[in-house]
Amino acid sequence: MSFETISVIGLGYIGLPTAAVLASRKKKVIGVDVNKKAVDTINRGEIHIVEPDLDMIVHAAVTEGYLKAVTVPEPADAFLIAVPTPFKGDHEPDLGYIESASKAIAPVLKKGDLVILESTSPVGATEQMAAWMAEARPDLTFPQTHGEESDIRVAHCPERVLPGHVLRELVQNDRVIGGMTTKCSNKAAALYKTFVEGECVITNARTAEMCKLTENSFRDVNIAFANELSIICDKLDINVWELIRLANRHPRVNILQPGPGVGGHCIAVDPWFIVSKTPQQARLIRTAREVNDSKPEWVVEKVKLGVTEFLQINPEKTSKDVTVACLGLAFKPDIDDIRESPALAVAETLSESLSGTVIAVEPNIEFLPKKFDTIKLVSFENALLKADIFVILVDHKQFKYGGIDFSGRIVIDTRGILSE
Ligand code: SAJ
Repeated sequence: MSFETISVIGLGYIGLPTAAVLASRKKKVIGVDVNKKAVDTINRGEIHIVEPDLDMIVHAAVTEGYLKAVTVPEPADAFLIAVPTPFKGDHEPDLGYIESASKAIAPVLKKGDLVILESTSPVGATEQMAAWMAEARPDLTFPQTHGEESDIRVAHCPERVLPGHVLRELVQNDRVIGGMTTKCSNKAAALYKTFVEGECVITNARTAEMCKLTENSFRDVNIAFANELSIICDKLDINVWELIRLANRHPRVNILQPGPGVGGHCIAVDPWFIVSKTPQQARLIRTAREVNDSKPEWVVEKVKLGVTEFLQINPEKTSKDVTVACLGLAFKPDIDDIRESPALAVAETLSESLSGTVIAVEPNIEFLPKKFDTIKLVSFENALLKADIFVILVDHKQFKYGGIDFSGRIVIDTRGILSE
């Protein structure tokens, strides 16, 4: 099974690194994205997202001629769909991007092609994608009607890489391969084996879909436990980070870290795909989401208490004189991604509800989207000079706290950085 040309649909945080890694294995890769600006950037050998080392490998892939980006799909032997799967207002999954992507590639499909859905998806999405393609191409046969005899092979192979470590994890992690039939799985496994050093483990499409959702829900539930502990410890006047360090000395206890909440487009989203399919059964998974989603509000309340405390110590000042600095806005350290970011939610709510000034430090971002224009971005040094209250939200490597004297100012440390 050889793949001469591989197309990756969606050139974002997953699609672009996957396209670049395939190209680095000397495969001809056609990246497709509806965003013309991103396509132009990539064709110049540059990147439009922050991910360590990605710039180098995209640059090499484009200059050596193995990777090109286009806005309209072209024929290929395999298509990897890596488009977003957000949820709608009511936490129902929105498969709109998968629908558009599968309808966009349908005209260029030919007998023998492989289509892989990589986007994290609710159970049943791969079958739905195959149905959309079958509707668009009645001249071709698909696994849902023709099983092992189908013209087109379809599989779900969820991405599982950690932002910030994408290039390493893409190659080293085991890969779950969920074909709609065994031949679909085998063909998909052959493709991944061209660059995956981990094991390619074969299952069916529904189990692969649920596996990805399970991994992220497991993490969400465990972070919710840590976040709930932090709120309990605050009430009981116990340092939660010391507590967790001690409890984790038990050989079978491994508690994660509390923070300002859970962000990103994965862990804050995917558990809802389970809840929306099985609302009666997924009680713990739903509660974990609610616990994590409510953490930013709790942090905001702590900051407001901090403002009151600051004004008590400095009676000559009024609330209008108080400057609050939010340290970090991304959803986790050392990335530029602000999607579903609890840190940004805290900064936004503070800027709306406090009468003083809210400034923020986010070294990975130059400008914030317009709707956040009440939050002024400043340098770390500038924030240290100006602010009365510091809210430590993200542990970016650029933030060096050693030797800083916070006396006379208030620090709300949501990450336990100063407690170490
Ligand atoms: N967080 C905490 N405490 C912790 C760990 C994380 O508050 O102890 C917060 C982070 O600050 C962040 C959020 O959780 O706001 C999520 O961060 P993360 O590093 O746990 O995960 P993601 O969203 O960057 O990537 C996850 C990974 N899934 C798992 O580890 C099970 C990754 O492997 C997936 O590929 C990715 O989701 C995805 O794309 O689904």
